[in-house]
Amino acid sequence: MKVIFFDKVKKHIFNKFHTFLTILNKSSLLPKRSLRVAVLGSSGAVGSELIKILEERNFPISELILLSSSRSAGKKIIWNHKEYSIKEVNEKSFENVDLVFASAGGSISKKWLSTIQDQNSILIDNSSAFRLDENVPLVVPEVNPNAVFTHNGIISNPNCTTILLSLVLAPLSSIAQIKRIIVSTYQSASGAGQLAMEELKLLTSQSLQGNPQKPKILPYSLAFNLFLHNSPMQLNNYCEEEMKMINETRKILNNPSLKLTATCVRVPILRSHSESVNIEFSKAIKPHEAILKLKESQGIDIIEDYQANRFPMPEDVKEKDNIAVGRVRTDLSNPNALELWLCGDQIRKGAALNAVQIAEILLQNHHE
Ligand code: 2RA
Repeated sequence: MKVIFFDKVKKHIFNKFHTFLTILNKSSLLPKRSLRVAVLGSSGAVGSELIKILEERNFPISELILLSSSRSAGKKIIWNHKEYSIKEVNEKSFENVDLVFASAGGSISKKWLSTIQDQNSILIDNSSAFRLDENVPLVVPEVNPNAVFTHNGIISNPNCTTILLSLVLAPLSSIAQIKRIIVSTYQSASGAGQLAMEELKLLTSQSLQGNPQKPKILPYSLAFNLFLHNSPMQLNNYCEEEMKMINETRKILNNPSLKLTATCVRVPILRSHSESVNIEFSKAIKPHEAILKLKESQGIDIIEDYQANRFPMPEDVKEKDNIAVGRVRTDLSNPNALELWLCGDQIRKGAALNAVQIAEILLQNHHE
């Protein structure tokens, strides 16, 4: 027992020291000038949102390089009042690029990784390809910002449902130790990409006309329907999305033995995910204490009106930076547990915004 405790303390001191040394190492930061930024997967739902956010937040860009597969190459995008043409990614696409945002899937990120690294560019990757690699930080800026400085060229953006969940777990874990989490998700079509959103609209309108066609993008029709998450089933009977929530949350909260179980469901919503979360603590926490903590945490709005039965809805958070939390109440079956409900725009905070916020941490020497 004692040995485990001292091992943990040693590991903690080592991690802190490593972070401190890396912060001192300026090469982990972006150069102090306007940057050449490439967006790989720029025509997708996350890529297009990311480009929008870079403009909104006035990210210091001298040249924006929009990249995609041959399928979307040639598409035009207006960015900062200028027309840009999406180019097909090739060996030369990353020449002298400082920063790459990738959201074109794991195999594409892996394919171009060495070309990106040959240019000493920093890759902020939205795929799951490197998320659990112990040499790659997995970052939610409101939760573990310093992890960014430990990067060796790649920083992973967590899965959308994990980002939304960790935003509430981190502040609540500072009130009392978390013993166990049970989460059920209600994930919108946009989590499966732009084409899944188009398919939901089409199949809904076909269903209303009494002529529903077979889905081509998602495995089943989402029109007036829902189904268990469409990611590959694992040998333990959890789907990949559920295992992402479990493993990524453990990594972000730096708690490898955190007890968490998840059931992920796809629902007929175009944009924004919701989650029903049950958190068991080592002692009872009053709902108002939890709400106070969440209110003062970054990235969270509280929507809670019991008289009006008004709590967060996907529409409340659509295209918003903050997630919304409400219905924080004591679990009647366990006095040490809280139940809560959250909604978050998973294209924005669950993906694109989180990636840009990570890049902004790397920019901090711009503001020195
Ligand atoms: C989803 N995992 O299926 C995606 C979003 N990143 O919703």
